[in-house]
Amino acid sequence: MNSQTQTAMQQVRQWLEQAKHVAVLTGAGVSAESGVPTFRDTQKGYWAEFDVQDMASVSGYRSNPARVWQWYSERRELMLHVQPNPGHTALASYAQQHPGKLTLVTQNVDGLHERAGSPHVIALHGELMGNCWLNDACPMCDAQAALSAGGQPPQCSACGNMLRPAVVWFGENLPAQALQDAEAAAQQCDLMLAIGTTGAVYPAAGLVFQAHQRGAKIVIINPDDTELDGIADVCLKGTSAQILPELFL
Ligand code: BV8
Repeated sequence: MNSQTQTAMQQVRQWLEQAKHVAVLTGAGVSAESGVPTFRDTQKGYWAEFDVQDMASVSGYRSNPARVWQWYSERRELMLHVQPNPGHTALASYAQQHPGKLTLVTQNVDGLHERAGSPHVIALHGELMGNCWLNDACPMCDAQAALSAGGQPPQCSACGNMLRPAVVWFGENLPAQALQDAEAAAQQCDLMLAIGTTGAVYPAAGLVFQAHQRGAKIVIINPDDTELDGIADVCLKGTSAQILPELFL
């Protein structure tokens, strides 16, 4: 870590010490060092291979359910073989040692913050391992195990309803309570850390602007530039698994 980052890190440690309430927004980058591809990573990212609107939207699912179901099945399979990384663990330990001081809001659906022991994770975009019905359920939908055939998503044998991943797709509203809790944290915090996110997806990215407008210090932790850098007080250029254990010493 170069001296410039070290100096900036010292400043952020001071803000962390002085803060009454810290809000954290994480994105796919915090899971990268666990081996989970990010959306934007050009080499292996999902967004590089597919049009995300075709993969993470109701219209995309309806037009090609097998392909989208396969995409989520592969992501779920990967989750069985990865672990939280030191970045997840550092966040969880700090929250445990400072009850009520840190609110963790994540865009991620991989459940790694929860597995690392972070209490009260606010998951804005749902969770990868769960399913729900694509259409309103008929009386038979839940009565029997939905059947799947040939890579197609499981379907209700009575009405043909399909299961879908219990995540928030583009064009879908976020869970109201999660968004409300996240906005409250953004508006009350005196320090906001935006970690491992491009800051391109809303309303999640808007939380950082809300914190900024309320006068919170804004710290970006990312090896690359992001769409939030313009409102940052400090940008710590590095990976979350390197920076966070150092930051939360
Ligand atoms: C909604 C779940 C109301 C599914 C996801 C306002 C302005 C503009 C657009 C909109 C707006 N309001 C709404 C929209 C539309 C849309 C949107 O934001 N579009 C974008 C593309 C412009 N938003 C929505 O549709 C949202 N719904 O607003 O409802 C509504 C209703 C009807 C009509 C309109 C509005 C719903 C959005 C949620 C979509 N679901 N995920 C799934 O996972 O399959 S989004 C998904 O993509 C993620 O959850 C995440 O949010 C996003 C990816 O972003 P990042 O997490 O930032 O990850 P990314 O890969 O992009 O970048 C990785 C970063 O990590 C990089 O910066 C990289 O440098 C860094 N990094 C890499 N390695 C490391 C690292 N950092 C640290 N350490 C490392 N080792």
